[in-house]
Amino acid sequence: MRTILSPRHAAHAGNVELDAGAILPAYEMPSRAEIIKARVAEVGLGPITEPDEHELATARKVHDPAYLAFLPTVWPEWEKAGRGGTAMPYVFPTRGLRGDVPPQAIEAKLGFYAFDGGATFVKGTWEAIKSSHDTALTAAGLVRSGEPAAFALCRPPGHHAGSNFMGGYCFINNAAVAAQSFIDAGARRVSVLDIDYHHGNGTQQIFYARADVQVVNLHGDPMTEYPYFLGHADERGEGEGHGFNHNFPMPAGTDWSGWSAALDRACDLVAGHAPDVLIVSLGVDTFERDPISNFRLSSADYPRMGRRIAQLGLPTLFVMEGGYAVDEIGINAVGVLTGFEE
Ligand code: SP5
Ligand code: ZN
Repeated sequence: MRTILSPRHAAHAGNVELDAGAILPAYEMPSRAEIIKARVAEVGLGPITEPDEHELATARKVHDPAYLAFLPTVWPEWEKAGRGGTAMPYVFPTRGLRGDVPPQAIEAKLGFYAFDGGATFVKGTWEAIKSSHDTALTAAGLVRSGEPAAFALCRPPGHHAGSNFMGGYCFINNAAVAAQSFIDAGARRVSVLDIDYHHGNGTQQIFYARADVQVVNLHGDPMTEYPYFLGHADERGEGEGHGFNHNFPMPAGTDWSGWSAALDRACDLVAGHAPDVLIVSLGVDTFERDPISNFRLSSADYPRMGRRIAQLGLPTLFVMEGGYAVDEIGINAVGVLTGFEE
């Protein structure tokens, strides 16, 4: 299969994050995409090409246009306010505060459009966000034009970004924009299968009231795992979307036996939806040596999950999400893809 990757991802670099009271280099770093790219080349998965430029019109159907318009203004406004370093939200309109009045100060606007401090900006962040969006849409176009599968090597990732908020290293929800692009091109039904360690709260929120895009999530139990405030099993969708959202929270320590049982159930739900296309939100932070996660999958398990997904027999778009064990991220992410192609 073809891999789409933009060199512009690397402009999102050098930012920091808050981790247990310390300020550390962000776990979501440029080497992640470069190491996956090297592995794609090493195993001969297929050609690696750059994305075409795409308008934000599709993105405006899954994100609030005001939120999308805010993203490119962050760094210029941050600089104009005399600041440098990493632009990061720190105050949020939670219960008892006004969430309906966007403030003017950039340090406040950041929190207005965020649910955590994990989506941070440096000078090149918007350029990378846009290139990641373009990557997802370009790879979706390949699948639309008849390729059985394609790999959108997106960076930054997207699945924590909702209709009007960023968080968890995510800004534009690349998988959601791709899903909308398939619907706009005539797909009647799409499924998003999210196998990142963390619950894809943004994707769930975007499609929660919709029956055309089914969302199925496998993830660490939000009672103890990020993003904590969504991802429970009783979240089934609302209105027309009721029955089209499915969550499989699993305890810390889950290994292939428990995880693959959930994958089997998830795949049965996808098959039941009979989608025209499958989008896999591909995170490999389920790996046993991931520095911020607590599942116990081994490198040998990733080709297995690719084979199981391939059994669905669906046109499939893989969209890169998380995975922070950088040394093994290439072996694990590309392992899913080679397993799929066997
Ligand atoms: C796309 C994606 O995988 N986003 C994940 C965002 C996770 N943010 C929370 C990070 C918390 C890190 N603290 C773990 C302690 C180990 N040092
Ligand atoms: Zn993750």
